Amino acid sequence: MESKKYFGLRCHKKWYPSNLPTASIVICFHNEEFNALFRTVSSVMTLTPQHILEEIILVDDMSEFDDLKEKLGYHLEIFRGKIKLIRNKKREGLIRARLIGASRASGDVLVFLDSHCEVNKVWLEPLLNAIAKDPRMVVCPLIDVIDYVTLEYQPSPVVRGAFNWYLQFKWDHVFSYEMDGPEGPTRPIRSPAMAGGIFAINRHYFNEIGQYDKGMNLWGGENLELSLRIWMCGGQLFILPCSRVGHIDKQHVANHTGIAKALAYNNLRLVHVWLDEYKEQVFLRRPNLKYLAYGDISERVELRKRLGCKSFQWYLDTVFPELETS
Ligand code: UD2
Ligand code: MN
Repeated sequence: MESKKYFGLRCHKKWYPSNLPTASIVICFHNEEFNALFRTVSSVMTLTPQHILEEIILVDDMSEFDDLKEKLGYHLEIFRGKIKLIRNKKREGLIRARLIGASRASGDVLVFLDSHCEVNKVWLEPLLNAIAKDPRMVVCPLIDVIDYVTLEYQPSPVVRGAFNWYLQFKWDHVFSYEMDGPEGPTRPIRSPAMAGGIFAINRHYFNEIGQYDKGMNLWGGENLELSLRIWMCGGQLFILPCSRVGHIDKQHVANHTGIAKALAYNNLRLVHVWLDEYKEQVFLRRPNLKYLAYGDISERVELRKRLGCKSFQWYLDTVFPELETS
């Protein structure tokens, strides 16, 4: 798929310098379909210019599927030299698994991908170019939908990432004035939140702002925590419509009890670190959350102080006023 198809020649006409920063692509997986994982890796290998691709780091989060064992190692041989494969000795969950991958990276920029994606031509250049200009800029591609059953590739409209007081992530419409000007719908879109799976961030900046909350388990919540931290602590988060990545939407996870439990735990951690007096808005809608355990958050509270981050009120006023009235 070429971005050309979606926006006429507008994205195609954009020019990117040849001396872009290099990228380490970090992909963690747990019991992924072999073909989906392989499609992710091979699309990155074939559609990314070699000189900006430092490496692909795969982190196997304790998968049980047989074909992800020797067979995977064997098939990755054709990409030898560019691939690191790390096997976790226990299930860490996607948050700590990504941190394990990131700690082995040496590129200038970390690019996280889910293990069931397909990248396109000129997907990485817009992301790296934005970060080269501003290292505190965190950028996401526009995520296209690959149907779980038919694997049909469906381009998405331009959207931004948002959430509600239940802390559920959702896609939100983009105001038409955001698409005004000569760049039209190819203009970077300011986004209150990220979906979580696919984004690029300067590696040193990721470390500087405190990576992820290592105390979060399994799945969920890390995307909102990082989004709030980026905005409130001096960074910016944008979606770049000229960078397109397809993602297979499996509608499964949230029903699984282990995941639901981890999600509540992780959400509570972010509520207590970042929401200030607005945490009551969440508890009003989800009263049972109030009494659940959320572990020790002192390190994250300390981080917020050390970074001199702004208040949640500032975030509401400046970045996401639509949340207050929702
Ligand atoms: C979205 C994000 C996902 C993550 C999640 C919230 C996108 C496209 N996806 O849900 O990246 O931010 O929201 O946490 O924005 N995995 C492990 N270990 C685990 C569980 C999952 O390695 O214990 C891997 C999994 O194989 C996959 C990735 O983590 O590659 C994300 O999981 P998902 O695809 O189930 O999440 P998704 O897309 O529903
Ligand atoms: Mn996914």
